[in-house]
Amino acid sequence: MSDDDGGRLMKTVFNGRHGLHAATHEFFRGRLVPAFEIPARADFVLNALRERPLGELLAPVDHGMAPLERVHAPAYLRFLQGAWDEWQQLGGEGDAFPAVWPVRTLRSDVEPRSFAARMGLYSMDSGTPLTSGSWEAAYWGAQSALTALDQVLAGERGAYCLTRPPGHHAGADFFGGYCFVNNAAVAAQAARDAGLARVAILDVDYHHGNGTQAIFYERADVFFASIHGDPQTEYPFFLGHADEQGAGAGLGFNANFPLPVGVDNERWFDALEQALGRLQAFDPQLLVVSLGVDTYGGDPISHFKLDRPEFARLGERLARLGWPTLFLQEGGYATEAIGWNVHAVLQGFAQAAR
Ligand code: Q9C
Ligand code: ZN
Repeated sequence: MSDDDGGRLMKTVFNGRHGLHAATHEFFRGRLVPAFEIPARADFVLNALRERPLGELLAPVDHGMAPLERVHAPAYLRFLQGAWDEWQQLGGEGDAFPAVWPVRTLRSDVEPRSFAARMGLYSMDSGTPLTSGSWEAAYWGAQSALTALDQVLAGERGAYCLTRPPGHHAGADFFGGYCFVNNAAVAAQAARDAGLARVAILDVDYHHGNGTQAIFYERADVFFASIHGDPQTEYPFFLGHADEQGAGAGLGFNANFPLPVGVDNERWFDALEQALGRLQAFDPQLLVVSLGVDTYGGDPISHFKLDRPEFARLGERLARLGWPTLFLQEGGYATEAIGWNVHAVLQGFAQAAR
């Protein structure tokens, strides 16, 4: 073991059931294209962590449904749990996609009996295939996040949850953006329930974490900050603007840093400093990082230009804050590069934290 491995202080909780969510295709510009959010993503990260270990690899411990129900509507979770069987009973072939949504003027307060209608009621886009194992993979992903949180609550300086599907687009009662269960929200709420007074979430995925923002938008105990592609042109399009600052008791506890497509890396790090300044003023007892590495220059669906050295710099910078830190895997679709990109962040953190 080399001396620059970070001292083995970054444990990873690995969701071994992630591969049960395996979409073959997704809709893109009117046709089905090979899915971007695929099992190989996690395999590449696991391989990097096995080749140059940063700490122990742990299996998730089952915390049950209660922590998920703290942020998601029970009816939504029940729907997800049974969706594949319903789809099969309808004779659905291949993965399930929604096709109709209760947009403005339509009612979303009545849950229809139709499965097609409930697919729309509980989703935000048609880009998120629901497959036979989606629920099981997502459930164990949340359990993995909770298990990684346990490590940090027990005194670890940092921990990493390696899971997929990702979570930050999932709202209290809808899936979308490849996400079903919002792991960051589940973990942040569990940390609050464990007695931490103030939890910060920093979302560095290329896409705005609309689900996480919405879940905590009216709360002053969980600060959400996000750096992402400008929703004027980038998914999720309908949230993530700079003027979204929280509401009610949560006013002042939400901060968005939308950046234009192709932005240079120094501007990305300027935005990071601004976001961290806000979080420092908040003085959190835990930092949850929604770690998407689709900010990578080679990402096939995103348009920032971070590379290996920038990912290491991000990890180092976060370590210098001195806060207990929980990293949760979100996006990153340059499949063969994702392993070492994530490794760079975690190793940067581990080296600077020790
Ligand atoms: N075919 C996350 O990174 N659609 N979600 C893109 C490309 C949605 C990304 C279209 C992208 C969602 C967690
Ligand atoms: Zn993303």
